[in-house]
Amino acid sequence: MALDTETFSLLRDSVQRFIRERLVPAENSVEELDDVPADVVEDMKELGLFGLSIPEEFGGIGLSMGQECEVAFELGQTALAFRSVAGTNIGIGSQGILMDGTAEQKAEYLPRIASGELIISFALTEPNAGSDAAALQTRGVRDGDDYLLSGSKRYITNAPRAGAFTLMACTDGPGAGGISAFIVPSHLPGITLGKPDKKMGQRGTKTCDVNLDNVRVPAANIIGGVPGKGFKTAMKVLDRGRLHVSALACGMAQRILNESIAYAQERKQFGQRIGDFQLVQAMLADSQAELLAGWSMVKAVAQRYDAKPFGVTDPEVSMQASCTKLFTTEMVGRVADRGVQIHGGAGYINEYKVERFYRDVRLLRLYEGTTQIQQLIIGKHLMRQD
Ligand code: COS
Repeated sequence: MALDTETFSLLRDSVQRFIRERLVPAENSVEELDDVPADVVEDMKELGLFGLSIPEEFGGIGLSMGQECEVAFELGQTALAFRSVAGTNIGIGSQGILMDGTAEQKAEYLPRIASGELIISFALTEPNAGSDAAALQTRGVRDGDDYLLSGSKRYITNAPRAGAFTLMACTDGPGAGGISAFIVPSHLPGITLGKPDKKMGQRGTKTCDVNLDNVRVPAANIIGGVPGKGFKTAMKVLDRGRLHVSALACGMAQRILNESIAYAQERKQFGQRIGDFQLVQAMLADSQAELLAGWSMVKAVAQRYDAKPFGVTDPEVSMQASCTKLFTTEMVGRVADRGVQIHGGAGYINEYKVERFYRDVRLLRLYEGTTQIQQLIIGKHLMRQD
């Protein structure tokens, strides 16, 4: 699946223009309001951003992973809250249905996800199951043609906006093999949302707990219709998500570098531009070199991801997606740190963009698998080799 080169190039131009003309000017209000303005969300829908990764037959744009990463790189160059509104529809919320869903599930949900009419969240994490994703305590008990779901999900991105969740629960005993992935409409009786989380950064993104108390969900809502396959679905979705997050990290590194260069060209000390000092240039150079390395990784691994059959795991590619997430999200942390350093005291002041971006990028090293989880995946893979 991919868009032809010419149409993709037009799409990328429109996204770049949209970011420049609509999103960057709205960054301050997102920070102040802690929300993305409704008219901006409508414009994002019109541009097709919610359906980037969904095939055209279901109303999406049908980008390849490589193309999705190019768009994520662009979206990474503005406040990450904007991308977050569409992020779960593009990635972790929708992809399980696309990879493993039945024909009926795809037809019922994907067109509304692609248009942005339905926001879908990914509900895996729990109070006692974060990195150890197989240790879920949310239970699904069979009752006739339904399951009764009970438990709590934590830090669920877009939960306050969601019309449905891709939600993992234990149905067939403990451990990875007992987990099923359900499509759970958010209006069902027994679902309540926790208070909005107060986060370090990424103001404007919405996360909260999702509590389930004997929520009656038809067995037909199990993704693929077969219980016990949900852990693998979640892992496949995360493999893909990790590449998307890596592209975002590179986009954000590019923006921070641009802000840092602009400041180094304008700010004068000791009678000259601070960017004419070699110690400042060294910081800019390190950021540029690391950004190029990270972005080269994203492009290379996305190409390998596209070369394998869709929805089928290639452990080598999964391992490389983890390498890419590990490197790029740590990289953007260093770039943001240098960005603040180049700005001096101004970099610690909220009205300068680098102060916010410094806080915003901290999350990239945590969600969709911490740096340490990526190390474990890579290490385990290497030790399996003959
Ligand atoms: N694709 C498909 N299947 C996969 C897979 C992948 N990428 N990774 C693992 N699996 C399969 C394994 O092959 C295994 O299947 P079998 O039992 O048939 O052999 C099963 O899933 C269990 O795998 P494993 O034993 O490796 O699971 P662990 O419990 O050891 O956990 C990690 C593996 C640590 C990788 C997993 O728990 C993880 O990714 N944790 C982080 C979760 C995360 O990113 N959370 C963020 C929340 S979303 S923002």
